[in-house]
This record gives sequence, structure tokens and C-alpha cells, in this order.
Amino acid sequence: MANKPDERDQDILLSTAVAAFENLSEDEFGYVYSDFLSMDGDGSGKLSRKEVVDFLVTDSGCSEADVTEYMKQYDKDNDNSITLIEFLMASGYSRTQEMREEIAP
Ligand SMILES: [Ca+2]
Repeated sequence: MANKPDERDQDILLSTAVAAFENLSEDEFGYVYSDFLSMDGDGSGKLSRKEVVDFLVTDSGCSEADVTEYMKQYDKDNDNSITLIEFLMASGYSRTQEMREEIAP
């Protein structure tokens, strides 16, 4: 349907994310999003536990226990993967009040 789905999706994503987080600028979103994309090895749009392991253990020298702690803390919906929203929270950004109501903590 859309001619350029990727670009359009990204625009929507950007405006949604910037609106959903209190202290997130477009530039900052760009940095966080590019980190997220580089961690999302299979391009599924979310980070599996394995992708978190690849990043935290393989690249950053953390332990498996750190990964378990990371998942426990940031996998808010317990689906064993980290979405972009969850990743933004993990990166220290706070959701606006409306977003908190929309996505339970
Ligand atoms: Ca999740």
C-alpha cells in the first residue's frame, strides 16, 4: 500500500516515541534507535534474550546473571524480549503519564 513503508514507519515511530517519553529529543531518539537496530540482529523489531546476551555478554563483558537482571528489570510485559519502548526505558527515558497508563509498568 504505502510506497515507502520503511521511511514512513520510522517517521511514525519517531513522533510516537518522542511524544511518549518526557525527556526524549528527536536526536536522542536517533541515537537510541540506531543502538537498538544494531542489537536487533534478525531485524524482528525487538531484542530477544539471545540478542541481549550477544550485546551485554559478548560485546560488553557482562555475565549471564546481568542479562537475567536486565531482562527482569526491563522486559515489562514478560515476553522474553525487549521492544523499542522497553529499550528506551532501559536507556533511562521516562514515559509520559499517558504512556504509563497505556503500557502497564
Ligand atoms: Ca518485552
